[in-house]
Amino acid sequence: MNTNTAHTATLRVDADRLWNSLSELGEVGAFEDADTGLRGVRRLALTDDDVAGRQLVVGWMHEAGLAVRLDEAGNVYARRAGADDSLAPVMVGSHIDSVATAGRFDGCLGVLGGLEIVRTLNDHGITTQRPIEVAIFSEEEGARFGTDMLGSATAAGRIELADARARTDRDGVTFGAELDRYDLVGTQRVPMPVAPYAYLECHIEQGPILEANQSEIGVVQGVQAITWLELEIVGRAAHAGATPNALRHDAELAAALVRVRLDEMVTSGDYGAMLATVGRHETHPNLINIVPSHVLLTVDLRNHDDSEMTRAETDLTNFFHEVEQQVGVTITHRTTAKTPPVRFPDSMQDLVAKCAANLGFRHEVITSGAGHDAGEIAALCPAGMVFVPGLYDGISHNPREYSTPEACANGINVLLSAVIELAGE
Ligand code: HGY
Ligand code: MN
Ligand code: MN
Repeated sequence: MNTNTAHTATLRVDADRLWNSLSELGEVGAFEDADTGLRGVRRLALTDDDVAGRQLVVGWMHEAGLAVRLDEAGNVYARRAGADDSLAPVMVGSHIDSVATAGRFDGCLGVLGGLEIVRTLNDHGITTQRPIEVAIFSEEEGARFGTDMLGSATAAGRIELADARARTDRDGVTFGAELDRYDLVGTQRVPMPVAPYAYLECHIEQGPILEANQSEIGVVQGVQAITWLELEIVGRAAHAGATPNALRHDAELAAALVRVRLDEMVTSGDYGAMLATVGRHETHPNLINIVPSHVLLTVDLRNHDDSEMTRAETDLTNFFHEVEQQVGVTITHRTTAKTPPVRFPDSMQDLVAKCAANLGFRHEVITSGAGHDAGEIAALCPAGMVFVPGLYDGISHNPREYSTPEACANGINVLLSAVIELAGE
């Protein structure tokens, strides 16, 4: 092993090479976004574009001398041997699947940053004591198969493989069928048979805090709770002109009451730092002169505090019953995702903070508003995250998503330092 501290302390990643990889991957599944006039990214999980992105990155992994394998959920693990290859690896990674209107940084920075660390160690002929693995987790976004962190949750054992394979998209296509169709079912079992020694993920913040505070690095203390609900509201279609109001069972009125109640729950502050989003909404028959009979809508709830989240869920369910009585509709709902808050160990937070300080970066402790694979892998080993700021209030899940070449390199240099230290333990 030749990871001597003096030599590696001055090691830095190749910022241009990292940026070029981000830019090249960002062209896979790129589209001209009418809303912003920018080139966005659309690489929904297990689509031709997602698979093309995987093939591009796995090709780079092979070029970097990594041994690449898949698990039964299509998660990719690319391994760089250590001096003592019997030791559990230090794992870095994230995802490269995207939402339908994405930028080119969400997830990709963590995967390509991990690859850049390998490329940098290769350039300098450095062998670490422990093996290093770069992971690409499947369907982190949940944008196609309806539950987020699907791949990493399966690798961590929170979701059974059979349940993961059975998840369907809006056309009734299952996650398992798509894994089979693209030949992405690997030989490694899930849950992960050998836990990593530690896991680190670099990710854009996807919010305004670091930019507003002019922090260069976010030391992530944890991830907030997430609950996703899918509501089906059924009323009765009727003539918009001839039906007296008292005889209506207007599914759209019920949906509006739910949305307003969610806003009241958030703005009242009665449920802590709660956030609520109705991101998907479909109405039927969707015609100007017919009272809507059916509405499908999704509810995304976030909260730093699990007890507040549970209370909000209970009160919301009770409110659904009130609306049923008031409007004369039926509301059925199902929970499609539910993850508790995750707190990363102090040891990992301290390591990230120390590496940021050693590199001279202004850094602050932050809780992630978004869900991440690190929140799942934290069930298997000590996990931590490095955030980099985004511009334009850190907007994300939008083609405006942008972080600078320097900010990205800063984050991956912090990751590099932390990985080298962990891989020498
Ligand atoms: O929804 C999330 O927080 C993540 O982007 N999947
Ligand atoms: Mn992400
Ligand atoms: Mn995302």
